[in-house]
Amino acid sequence: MSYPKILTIQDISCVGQCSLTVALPIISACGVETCILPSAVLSTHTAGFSGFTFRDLTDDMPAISKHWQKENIKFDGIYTGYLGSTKQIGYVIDIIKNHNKDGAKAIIDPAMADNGKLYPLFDQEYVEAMKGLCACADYVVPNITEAAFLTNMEYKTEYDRAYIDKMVEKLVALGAKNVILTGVSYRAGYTGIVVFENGEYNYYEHEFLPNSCHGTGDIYASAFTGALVRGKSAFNAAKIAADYTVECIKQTAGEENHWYGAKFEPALKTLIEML
Ligand code: PXL
Repeated sequence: MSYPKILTIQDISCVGQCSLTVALPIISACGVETCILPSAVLSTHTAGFSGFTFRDLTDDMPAISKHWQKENIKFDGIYTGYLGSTKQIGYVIDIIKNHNKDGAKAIIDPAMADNGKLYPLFDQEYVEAMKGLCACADYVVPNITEAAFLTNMEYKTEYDRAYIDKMVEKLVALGAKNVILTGVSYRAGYTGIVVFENGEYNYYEHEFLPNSCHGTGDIYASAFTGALVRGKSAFNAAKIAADYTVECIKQTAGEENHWYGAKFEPALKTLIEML
């Protein structure tokens, strides 16, 4: 039986249920060996905590990659999330080129913004560098805010199909082969995922839950990666990831002390059953 091994590159937020502390358990639960390359170590994530520590691991990356090259270590897929610096993005592009097996997919979550705003540590220079990383993507997995930054389009909370089509077209023009656009809502009470693959548009709509929690983008991209690497089609992987994320948000409803992330653990069983 084939036993896929992937690499995920994103930060370790020690507390906050996001990035590697989410990706590692979720992708492992999908039955996929998960290697990690931490982009930075933070005491907490940056959305809502103040005074967090931040250790950038950019300068460790070339030596790690060199060692892997000596050991001929290659992966059946690389999935990137929150990165540590603009300079690091260049190293990540090299790592995808040198360490992804022929035909293995690069899944890029340009985790840098939400609700119309960049995360605290990022600026326009970072956005420009992220466009270069998205050019290497087999699947780019942005939310609408990230897509707006990547395409220089206005961020809107109400829009029509023409706005989304333009966004997808511009993401493809950047070089991304396929687009998984999250949080696309065409009517009140519902939201969904646009899957643009091989030039074809598909949409999966699901209920919108008002208790939006932090870290759901990471939960979504991790579940999508796990399902895709397990051989699901992009549309099915996108659908499984959406259903799983909704379940995680439901688990967290009414939990005021748990504002910093979604309780993804109790729903892992549901994810495994969907695979
Ligand atoms: O969930 C995305 C994310 C990942 N890592 C860190 C973050 C955020 C979002 O704010 O701050 C450090």
